[in-house]
Amino acid sequence: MKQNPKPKIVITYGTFDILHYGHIRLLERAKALGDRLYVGLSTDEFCAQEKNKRPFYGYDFRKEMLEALRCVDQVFPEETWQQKANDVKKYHTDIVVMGSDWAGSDRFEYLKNICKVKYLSRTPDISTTEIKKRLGKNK
Ligand code: C2G
Repeated sequence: MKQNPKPKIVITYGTFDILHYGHIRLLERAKALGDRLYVGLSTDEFCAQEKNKRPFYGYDFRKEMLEALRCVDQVFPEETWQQKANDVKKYHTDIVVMGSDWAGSDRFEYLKNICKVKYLSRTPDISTTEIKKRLGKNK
């Protein structure tokens, strides 16, 4: 009996706060590299403690928005920097994908021992920080 081939699993990580087209283009290109895209979404605590970020939207809202995207198959919490190797094994991951601002980072390079790691070009001229700044100016 022919076994169905294992779906190709892609994982990416991020805060995805105030979702914008830069995020969407990353997620769509990541999905195009496999059959399933799982997103490790930074929890509010991880953002505050490890990234010195206070997302505008809490974790549940950021998760809800990502899960509404056709290209996202599953969202799970990113709670520590160190969980990625376990995530790769737990989800039988083929490729970890990040934007080019993470290229060469120790946070990801070590994963090359257990899966492919791919950095995709970052979309220019858009960021959550920039959006907040520009909205703040329009008060
Ligand atoms: N991104 C992009 N183009 C932009 C903005 C973001 O391609 N104009 C990509 C980033 O490179 C990242 C993803 O979108 O791959 C999510 O961006 P952030 O939410 O800013 O992610 P970050 O805060 O960098 O968290 O463990 C890794 C961290 O969780 C990544």
